[in-house]
Amino acid sequence: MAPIDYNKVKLASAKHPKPPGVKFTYGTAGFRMKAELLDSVTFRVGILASLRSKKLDSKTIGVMITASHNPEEDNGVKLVDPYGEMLEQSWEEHATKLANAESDDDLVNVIQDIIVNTGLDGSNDSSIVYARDTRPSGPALVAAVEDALKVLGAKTLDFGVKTTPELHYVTRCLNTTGTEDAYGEPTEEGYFKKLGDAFRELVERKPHPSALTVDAANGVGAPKIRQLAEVVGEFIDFNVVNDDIYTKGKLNFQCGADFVKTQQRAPPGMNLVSGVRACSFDGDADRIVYYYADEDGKFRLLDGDKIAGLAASFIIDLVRTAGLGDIKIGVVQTAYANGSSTAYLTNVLKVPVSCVPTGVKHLHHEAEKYDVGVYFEANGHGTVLFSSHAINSIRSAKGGTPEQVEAINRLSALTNLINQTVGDAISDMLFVESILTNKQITLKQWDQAYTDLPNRLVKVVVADRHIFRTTDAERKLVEPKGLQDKINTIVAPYTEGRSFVRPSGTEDVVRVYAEAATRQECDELAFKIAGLVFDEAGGVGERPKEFL
Ligand code: NG1
Ligand code: ZN
Repeated sequence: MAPIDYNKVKLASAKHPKPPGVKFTYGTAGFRMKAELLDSVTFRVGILASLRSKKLDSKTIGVMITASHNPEEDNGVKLVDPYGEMLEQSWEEHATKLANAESDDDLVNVIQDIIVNTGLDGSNDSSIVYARDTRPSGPALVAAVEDALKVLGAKTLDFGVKTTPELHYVTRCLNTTGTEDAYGEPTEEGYFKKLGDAFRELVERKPHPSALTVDAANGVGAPKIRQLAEVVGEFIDFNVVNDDIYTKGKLNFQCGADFVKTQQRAPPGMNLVSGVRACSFDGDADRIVYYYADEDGKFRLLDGDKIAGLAASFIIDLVRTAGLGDIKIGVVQTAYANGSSTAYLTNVLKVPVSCVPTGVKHLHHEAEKYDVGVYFEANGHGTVLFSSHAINSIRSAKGGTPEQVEAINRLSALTNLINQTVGDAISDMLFVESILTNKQITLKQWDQAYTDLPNRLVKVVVADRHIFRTTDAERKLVEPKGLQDKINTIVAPYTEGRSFVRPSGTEDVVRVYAEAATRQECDELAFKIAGLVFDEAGGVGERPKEFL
């Protein structure tokens, strides 16, 4: 216990000056931008982490340095709350204010304001765990965080180069060890052991699938899959590609989940012939998409929506077989979910579906409303949350028949296999593999649950994306006034047509999404809406082109 020494804070801050004129915003994924602009921001996020820990009775707060699927020259930093969730929303504003304090004196004023506003005790102890992905800019940014933590006397744990979900996992473990909510060993070995044991339980008596090609986006997932293979290698063979984490410029370049999802094709160089099973991680391994080539060699994507459908149908069957009918299952999606997936969940699985605004925190919170909440973004970020009611029901269930006992054991293993803190490519991959193994189905059979509507995502650069305001889980524009009516008029004649426009939370662009019954209609619709936005809302540069 020691009060904050503001003189020391100022001296340390002077070594991490804010670039003048830059405005920082703590967005859906923390601060994210060109790495060269982030030194002052990461220093100040170190301060924020310590304050957050002081506020929460010295619980451990996580700091992750990553820019996920974004280009290698970008980086970012975000905080993880004690149970592995994203930083509580009300603190995002404190983060933004800290990052934008123009001088060292202003910074001290903002710290003092936060202390007063949140009623925290500045002399409390604080505890922080931090990690980074493989970006070359990572070590210097970690050093900036460390400078802040040192000046505030925080207890620190350097977790090293890790996936984002590993950092979420360890944060929750550190805060629950020795309690009835204990989540696992707070180490990387503990993480792999937890996943490995659960996976073994789910698949050991079943015939193994063929090898899985994993595109690691030339990121942190590559070394981690190799570590995973040490614990699950007897059940599954991984063929890791795009695993070069040392050559500059390769991270996320023409590979990874975001490339595959947005380009709707395999990474160049991957030999995706019929019969190959493949998946892609993103740069910090919290997203995953699957794909294969059909008999004609045509690329087929199994995105986050398909994973949600597979997961929900498997869990629904297990819960039913186990006789645990009081466990209520729901699925959470965003407006980017393919219309066919929503129809499948609603009409075939007959499971409640909620639609929330983009951003993991929105999905996560909505999923917490169910006993078992499955949430996935179409881009492949997602997980399954089990409420304490669900976990207690599963753990205390005895089962009267061998089928019931088996279903209960599988559900119990799933609660350990699935990373319930955040979307996790490694955990989600094992989850998908265990379902496919249990059902003994191929990627093609999984794909047959429903057929995606052709869809298109377009970026439009405008002078000021902040003039766009949305409602109805971002499916409608409120501002600029009148624009939504024009969108409706354009969409109306298209069979199964749907389109919406929203400002990105992570890039300086407006996103236009369109889907329709045929590829031609979809592309035409996307082109028309993107052009409308460009013409009516301050488009900059080249007008969006037609898709040929
Ligand atoms: P923005 O830039 O707000 O669209 C993107 C993704 C989100 C989420 C965040 C955080 C799409 C369309 N948007 O957000 O789903 O993953 O990045 O990384 O995929
Ligand atoms: Zn990511």
